[in-house]
Amino acid sequence: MVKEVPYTRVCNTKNILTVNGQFPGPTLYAHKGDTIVVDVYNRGKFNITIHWHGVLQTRNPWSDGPEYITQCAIQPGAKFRQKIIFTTEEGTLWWHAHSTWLRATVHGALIVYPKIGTSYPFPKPDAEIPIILGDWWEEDIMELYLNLERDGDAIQINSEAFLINGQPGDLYPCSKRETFKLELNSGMTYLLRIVNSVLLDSLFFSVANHTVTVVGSDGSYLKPFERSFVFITTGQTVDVLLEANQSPDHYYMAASVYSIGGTGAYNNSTTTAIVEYNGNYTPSSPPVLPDLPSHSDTAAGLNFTASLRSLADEEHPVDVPMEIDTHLFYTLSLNAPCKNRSCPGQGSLNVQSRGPSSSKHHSCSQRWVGGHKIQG
Ligand SMILES: [Cu+2]
Repeated sequence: MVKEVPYTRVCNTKNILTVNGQFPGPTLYAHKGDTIVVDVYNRGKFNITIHWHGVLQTRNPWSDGPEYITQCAIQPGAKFRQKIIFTTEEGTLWWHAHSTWLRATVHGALIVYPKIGTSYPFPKPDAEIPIILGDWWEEDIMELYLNLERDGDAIQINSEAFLINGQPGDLYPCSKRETFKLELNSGMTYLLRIVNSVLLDSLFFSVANHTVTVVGSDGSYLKPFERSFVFITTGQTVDVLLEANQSPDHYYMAASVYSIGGTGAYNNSTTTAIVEYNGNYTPSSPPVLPDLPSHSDTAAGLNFTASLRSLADEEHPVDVPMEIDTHLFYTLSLNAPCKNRSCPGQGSLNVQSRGPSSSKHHSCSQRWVGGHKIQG
């Protein structure tokens, strides 16, 4: 049920669009190969669609969510049944609104467990915790989007705070009491399923004094590797194993923005949650903060991303077709925002922009894919 409810963050209360009144939205659970059916009721004021980010939906694009690309928007007051067919996906994915910028508050984790009777390609963790990275906007998100469409002023805007599981953490004002807390038992291993649902930014994430073992990303397993931090782009998921192997204390987990080349105005604040070991001891106050890479550390981000390698073992094969029949040539670009003129800051593919402006010529009852023709 998509509906508006009031939420208070960073000393301010405003109405935000949610699913079932929750922010972040409910976590969906499935097993590899399942098919699930979701009925979406739109009780909000705007057209909306829900997208299952990272689910291949092979031959089933008609309830995958991209508004005006594979389906009509769900209008206020309407209901739409969406079928999600899982095939090879296994790990962490997420769902989000796929209309304008409504995904800023309409999103949640989508967890795909191994098929029943099979297990993870690593020792079964003692617990699993979704870590949903998001952000909080002072302005109304729809107004922001409409301003963007009018002015193309995309790079000048910043959210007010970043969030871990919906909470900014105690480095922001008015936020101490509700800071997200993760309790650890010494000796146990925790699977953190990290989702970056921040609207526009890539982030560095780390747990103070701990290294993590990266084991998955975007619904696939990886060859495991250890790091003191995670770099996660907007829309990406990263699964890590966190071992409770440090002295019992309170530690911050924290995330902050990576700004491309450190240019432009960016929000340099840090969102935190608290990792608390169970037991009798006097905790450090404040907790220890992790050393995150600097906001402009491109090398740290690239190095992390370049370390991602498919697990590609016998149980999780990666069948990349090695014989090529046709070469396709793609040009991707981001149309430069231009102030005070009408030019939506949109990406384009082969010099065709994609989005509401190019889809107006098509009736929404038509099923059509893409805005371009590719000649083989
Ligand atoms: Cu997406």
